[in-house]
Amino acid sequence: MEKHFNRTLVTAALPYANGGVHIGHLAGVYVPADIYVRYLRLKKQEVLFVCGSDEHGVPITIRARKEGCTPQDVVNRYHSLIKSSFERFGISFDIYSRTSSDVHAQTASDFFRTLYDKGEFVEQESEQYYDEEAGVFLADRYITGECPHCHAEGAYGDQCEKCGTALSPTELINPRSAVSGSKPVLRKTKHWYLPLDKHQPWLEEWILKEHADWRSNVTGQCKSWFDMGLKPRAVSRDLDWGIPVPVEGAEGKVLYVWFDAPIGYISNTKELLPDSWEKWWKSADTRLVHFIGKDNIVFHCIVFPAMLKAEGSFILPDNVPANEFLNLEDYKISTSRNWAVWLHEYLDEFPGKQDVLRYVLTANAPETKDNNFTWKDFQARNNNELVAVYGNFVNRALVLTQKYYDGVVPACGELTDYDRQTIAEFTDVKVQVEQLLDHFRFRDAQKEAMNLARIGNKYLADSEPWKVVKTDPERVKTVLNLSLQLVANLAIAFEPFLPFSSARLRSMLAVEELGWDRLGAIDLLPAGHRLGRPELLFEKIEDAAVEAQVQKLLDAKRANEAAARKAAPVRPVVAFEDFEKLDIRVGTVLSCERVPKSDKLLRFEIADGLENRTIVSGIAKHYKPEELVGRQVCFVANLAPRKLRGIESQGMILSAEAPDGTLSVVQPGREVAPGSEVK
Ligand code: B3M
Ligand code: ZN
Repeated sequence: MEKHFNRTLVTAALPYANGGVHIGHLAGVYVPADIYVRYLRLKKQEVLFVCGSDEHGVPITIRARKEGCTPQDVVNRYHSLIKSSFERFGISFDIYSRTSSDVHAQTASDFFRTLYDKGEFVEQESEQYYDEEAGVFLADRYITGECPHCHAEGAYGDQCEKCGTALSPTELINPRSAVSGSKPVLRKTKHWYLPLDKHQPWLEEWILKEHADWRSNVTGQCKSWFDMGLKPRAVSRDLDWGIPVPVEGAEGKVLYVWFDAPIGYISNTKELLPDSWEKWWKSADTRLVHFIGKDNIVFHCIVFPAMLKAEGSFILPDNVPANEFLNLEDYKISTSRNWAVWLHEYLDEFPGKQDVLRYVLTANAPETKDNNFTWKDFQARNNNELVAVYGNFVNRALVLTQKYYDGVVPACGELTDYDRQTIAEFTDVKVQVEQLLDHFRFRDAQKEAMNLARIGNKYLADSEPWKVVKTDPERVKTVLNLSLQLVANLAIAFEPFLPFSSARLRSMLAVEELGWDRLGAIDLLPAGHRLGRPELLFEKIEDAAVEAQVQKLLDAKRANEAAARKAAPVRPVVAFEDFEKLDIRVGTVLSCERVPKSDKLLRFEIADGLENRTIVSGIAKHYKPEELVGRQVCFVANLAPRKLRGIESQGMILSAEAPDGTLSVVQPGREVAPGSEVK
């Protein structure tokens, strides 16, 4: 049976307050959630949009330790940054609060206590690594050591990144604390567990049967958790940052961050609506929708629902439209490697262009599979779609009306077949866009809106009012009237996606509000209505602007890698006589060409002051052959010859390797005679 809902509560994943927000977060969570909420508001539905910073967890404490400040200092800094960048970007939360608030501490603590009193937890003792020097229990990620499988150094307590094996900290050979570097010891500790195994039967029924309409990536992930069999999960930690476990004998223990964070949705609703929050969380006619990224699926589809069910008085989510990931220039976005586009930087560097980023992120939304953001595509979508289609159509319609009718909407005369056909093409757009938005298909919905602009652009181009005005001025009135109706339709259709542009467009049209229910109508602007001043809705983005962004990415990545990577350790000492055995010389490159079928090798003819020689060198990824001709290089002259790809290489050209792996040939500081010895 279809359920009947009277209101929708939309939540967006709470960002961790230990870094900024980047385009991956935006595309996966905040832009789609905002589109959805704006759409429901336009339809005059009762809706609430709740979010806030996630301010607990081990990474925040580690960061504070590194920076020599308190965890509260860290979260204060990032909370303000995140909150203000969301505001500037037009993410229209009804509340953006934080999990270090008093309301939240109280709410989460009460929630735990209710479950505890109802006997919904299992208490268990276990042995865990403890850092005696720092005086803290260690989270799995903060214990490193040798992998018991591949014997790589630096494996983490939960996983070896080298061979991918999942580990538990006690399996590590020679474990070390990442906090102090000391050797951790095992200590007994008690924790509370949510017995997910006990919840599995109803969860399976609820997700796989009752919510078979959820996105397949979501149900698929849940199914694989079920197949492995759910296990009890600890909901407390030994840590001094977080919400204290409200039970006697739990000193030094706090709620696990993934226990308190989703309760943040509840606390933030409570903070906003202290008197009526329960209607949003406890009435069966409220629909709860969680927008998240795919790495949060298990917490929102399994853990949090189990918590809510165990508590007993809350509704469960009706849908969890989780997205896949957005890559950046073909690589995974990474905060630690600084491979990201940060929202606060974008807002500073592209002022007034919020809608361009919103448009591009929705056009590339990772709804069903991972997707990719490139600056070239950003530029192309702006220039070829927003400027050339949407902006161009709007501008031509407005400017022509200004020119021929002094900015007053002309009356619509008799319709031609072509007019009727055009009208038919856009009057059912409302149904189409709604259907897509109702099913969280934001990418296709936005495409429909853009198609509307295409229809308008084509209509104007085909009707050629600038020519017809000389022969049939009455006809031009109809063409422009219809064009303007279409422009007004665009202001409505794009409102959830591009709110800043719709607001500007409405002011150019001199209308206050255009209701969503009017989408598809052809009498939005009455004849005789005076329009505002036409301006350009979008502007071209030049090559230099996007090239600078790509350069910035590369620079940041390099700097980061250089800082992260120390110089290689010095090799064992060699005797001077051994060094003297090496005959290093300077040569001049006579010719240089690629070795066929190899993307690494270059073949050199080198003038060496003797009979000249051929050397093959693996630097083809770092130089174009022609760049090197005529240059002087250093080479080992007495290395035993080796065959590479069938070519005998008589020596080795010396290169320096930068931290990012770039090779640069070593060159003498002044020009010297070929064959000169390097000593
Ligand atoms: N703080 C965000 C993340 O995993 C995490 C979400 C909490 S939602 C309750 O990036
Ligand atoms: Zn390994």
